[in-house]
Amino acid sequence: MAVDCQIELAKMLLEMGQSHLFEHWPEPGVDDGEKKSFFDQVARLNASYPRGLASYIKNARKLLADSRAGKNPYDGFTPSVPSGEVLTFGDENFLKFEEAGIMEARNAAFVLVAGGLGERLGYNGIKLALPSETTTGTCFLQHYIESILALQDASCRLAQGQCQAQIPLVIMTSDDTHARTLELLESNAYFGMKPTQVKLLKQEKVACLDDNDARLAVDPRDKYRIQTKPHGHGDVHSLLYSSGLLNVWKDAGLKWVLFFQDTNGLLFKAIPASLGVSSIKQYHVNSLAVPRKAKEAIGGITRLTHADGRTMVINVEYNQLDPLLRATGYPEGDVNCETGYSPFPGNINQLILELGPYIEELTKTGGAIEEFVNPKYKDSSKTSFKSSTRLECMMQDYPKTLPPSARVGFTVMDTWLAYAPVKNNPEDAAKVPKGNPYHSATSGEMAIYRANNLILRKAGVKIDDPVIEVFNGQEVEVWPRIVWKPKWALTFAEVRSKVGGNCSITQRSTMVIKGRNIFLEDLTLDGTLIVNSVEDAEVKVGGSVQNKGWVLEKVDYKDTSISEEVRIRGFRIDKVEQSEMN
Ligand code: UGB
Repeated sequence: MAVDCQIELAKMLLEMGQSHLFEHWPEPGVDDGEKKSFFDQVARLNASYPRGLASYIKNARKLLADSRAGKNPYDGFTPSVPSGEVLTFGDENFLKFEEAGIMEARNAAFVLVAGGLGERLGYNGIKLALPSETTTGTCFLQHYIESILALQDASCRLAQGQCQAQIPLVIMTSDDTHARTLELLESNAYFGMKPTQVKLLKQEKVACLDDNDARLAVDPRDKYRIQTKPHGHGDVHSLLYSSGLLNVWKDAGLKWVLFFQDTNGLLFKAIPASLGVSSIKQYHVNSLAVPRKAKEAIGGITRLTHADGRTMVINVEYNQLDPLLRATGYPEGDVNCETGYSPFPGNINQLILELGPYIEELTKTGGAIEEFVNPKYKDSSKTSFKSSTRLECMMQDYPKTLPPSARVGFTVMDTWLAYAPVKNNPEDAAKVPKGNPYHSATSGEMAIYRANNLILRKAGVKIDDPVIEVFNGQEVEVWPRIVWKPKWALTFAEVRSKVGGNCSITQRSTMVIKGRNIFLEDLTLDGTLIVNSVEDAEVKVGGSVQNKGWVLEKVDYKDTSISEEVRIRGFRIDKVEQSEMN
């Protein structure tokens, strides 16, 4: 870096009250290399934050002062129930939205936020590499890519041969995940996607703050480094904006951007219908949501109206929603209504944005998202912190800056269909109060089987009831282990068109469907059946299949002789006997 750039940065730091950073620097000529790398880091921090590091320090001072004063960010706002679309899986309305969503998919781009390490899960790898289920061992990234490719094909088929669409996929990584994400893609030939379809954007961490004056924290291990921590998934907006990709997509005629998280094995079952909702209802912002029990620990989608007339539809974190309701004329706070659920649907943090209005908004904001700070104070005087803090931001806070004319809605789907993230380690999951979701590798895998079974049941297949089992201290429903490749079916209409006659499946069964044109007709399955087909070959599967099958064997998460991927779910699959059809 040129010396005058270093001088500019040093001046900025001094003006912003950061002289302590240089306090212990020896005279010129000593540690010059380290000093240079200090400025390299400052330059990176400056360039990666919308409007630079000085702006970060200013924002931090304001937010820290508000936090110290105990200011509620929702002061002056009154909550009310927003309007959105509540879908019932498999009914006419649902089918209509699914069809519209498949039509639109060729105009979509997908953005996967995967910069988080998942400390709560305590898994040593990146979460995208974790198997979503262990019947086939398909990892989350493979499942996501295959789902996008299947959407692309299904959408193009509807366009009747006119379509060359290659749906783009952006993956936001961080220093914690970047190299391993790239390696996962490269060592698996991008799971069938063209490498040019996939772009990785790496988020930078932000500077840590030592006190209420927003003095930047020096790294305890290196006096020439500023300590940094992740800024949160909200970075995705400024990264997309600065990458220039949004305009490339617009020029290519794309219309939608879909944001999603790293470990939800069900998400793509909900994508076609929710994209259809965005398209038919012309939503600029569509948040996917699930029914939420009052006070359940997920954010609620809420309309907020300010005394000064401002209004927004936004996720309000559960610990803020209940007090906000109590303070604004709802003495009982967040309570279930006649449906048995809170009227405020639960945010699952999957967003569908219309590209045009999104670009317009980011052109104004540069992609900056309203931030928050969460210092852990030493005592009630709130004058010092237990450890350094930093500003954070969340991608779902994007609508906070939108004008009231923006069409912001949501789509509620059944939880069993749309949401089963893998976030918690076995020990913590086992402590989750009964009836609440575990969000563990165990529950995430079982939820995939459950959803597939419920979909097949709705399509007319007779399936035994699940049995209840306990793995790693978590009580779960065990359904037949049925999985299919996304290209077999993405929508309910597709599933229905591929199932006929009288099919039945016993609880101890496993079925894997790997090809596109596989039709189940009068199949009786009691055991394990794997069906393969080469591209576009038609395979009819019927008759009685019976064998010893694949058996779930319990394992303990503490048993380190077993791989981490397996033991965190509390079972492994013993592949005793199977039938294969090709
Ligand atoms: N992520 C990043 O890409 N970068 C970061 O700096 C941090 C995370 P978590 P969180 O699904 O129930 C969210 O940690 O943030 C990625 C919503 O905010 O799994 O605690 C990371 O890789 C919350 O409202 O979740 O909570 C992952 O893909 C609720 O909806 C994603 O961001 C909650 O998810 C989420 O990170 C939920």
